[in-house]
Amino acid sequence: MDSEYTSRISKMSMQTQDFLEAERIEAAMRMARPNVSVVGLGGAGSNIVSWIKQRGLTGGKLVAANTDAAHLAITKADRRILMGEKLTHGQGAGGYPDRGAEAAKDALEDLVKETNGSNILFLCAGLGGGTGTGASQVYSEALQAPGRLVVGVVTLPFSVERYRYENAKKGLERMRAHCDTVVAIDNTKLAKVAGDLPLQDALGVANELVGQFVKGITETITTASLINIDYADLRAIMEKRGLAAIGVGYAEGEERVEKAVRQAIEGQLLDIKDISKAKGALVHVSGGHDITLEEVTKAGELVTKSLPPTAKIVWGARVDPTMNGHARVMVVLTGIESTFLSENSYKFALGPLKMGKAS
Ligand SMILES: Nc1nc2c(ncn2[C@@H]2O[C@H](COP(=O)(O)OP(=O)(O)OP(=O)(O)O)[C@@H](O)[C@H]2O)c(=O)[nH]1
Ligand SMILES: [Mg+2]
Repeated sequence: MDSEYTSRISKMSMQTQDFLEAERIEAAMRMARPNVSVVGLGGAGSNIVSWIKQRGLTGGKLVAANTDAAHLAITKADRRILMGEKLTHGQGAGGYPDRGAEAAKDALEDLVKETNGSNILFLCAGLGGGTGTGASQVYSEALQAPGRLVVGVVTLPFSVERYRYENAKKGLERMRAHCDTVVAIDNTKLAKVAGDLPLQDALGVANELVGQFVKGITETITTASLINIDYADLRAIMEKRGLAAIGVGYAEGEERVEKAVRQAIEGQLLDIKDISKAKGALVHVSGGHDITLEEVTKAGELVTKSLPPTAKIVWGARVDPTMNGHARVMVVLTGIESTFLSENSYKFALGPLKMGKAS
């Protein structure tokens, strides 16, 4: 009788242990599961969020915050927030980052609530205006949380907007100080790569590029891929890395991956002082069902060769059924220095943009 009792007790205790272990695993899994919030700030940020919303985002929440009520009304997002209504009366920050910052402080509580529980936060804005520039500075600091990776994704003004350079420069410097990584895209370089487009079309290209970047990273870590990039990989590349540049390559036919990698490295969309000093790289390849692991590995090797041996490199790949015969490669270089931030060194060598209406 005694021994039966002991054995029942010991069985119960094992079941309890099992139960507690299962709870522990479940809790760890919840913590490790990437939870992404994408916040678009100001006009450009909201347009980027609309671009992503229209294409759908698996595994992330889309929030748009603006001081401009009319623009917010046409923005597509999971949640829209009008910032600083008493201050700006829903009419925008008029190009003044201080006003944008004040409006952002007013809406901080809402933003904290909307991003609660996310361990990856993307802050998207076009730097140079009032709302996006001011709000991204405030939120990159105020929305930090333990275990959260804060990544800024910003565009820098076109050369025709020289009067906005000072705002953008200050904004970028402050964001760099607070974000883990700020991915900066120089609109002038982007427009050049896209083939000298009229301003309106160039803005569309910029939205698409930033949108694809955010959507690509989110989906690569939240859904199963050919080669996964997980949350820890992303942290290793982006945690406290300062400034980052991005390049995209697209090719088909023989050696498509090599060609696309070269394009992506050589066509970085921000002037980098010295590429050999990059501290990390994230390489992401997408291609049709015909893409092979060998090709993807080659892409990683090619990037490894271009960077110092100390640089940390992670790569991932995803099959996109619409891309048979093609390869698209995105290379993000982190921990870089840019000439954009060194005083008076930014050259307007790329020439002015053609101004015109979108076709
Ligand atoms: N990617 C992208 N960039 C844009 C777009 N519209 C403007 N920009 C760029 O972003 C900068 C800031 O513009 P907006 O986002 O309209 O400004 P804002 O943050 O709303 O600021 P205020 O209107 O002054 O309150 C501009 O100088 C452009 O370089 C857009 O639709 N997409
Ligand atoms: Mg605006």
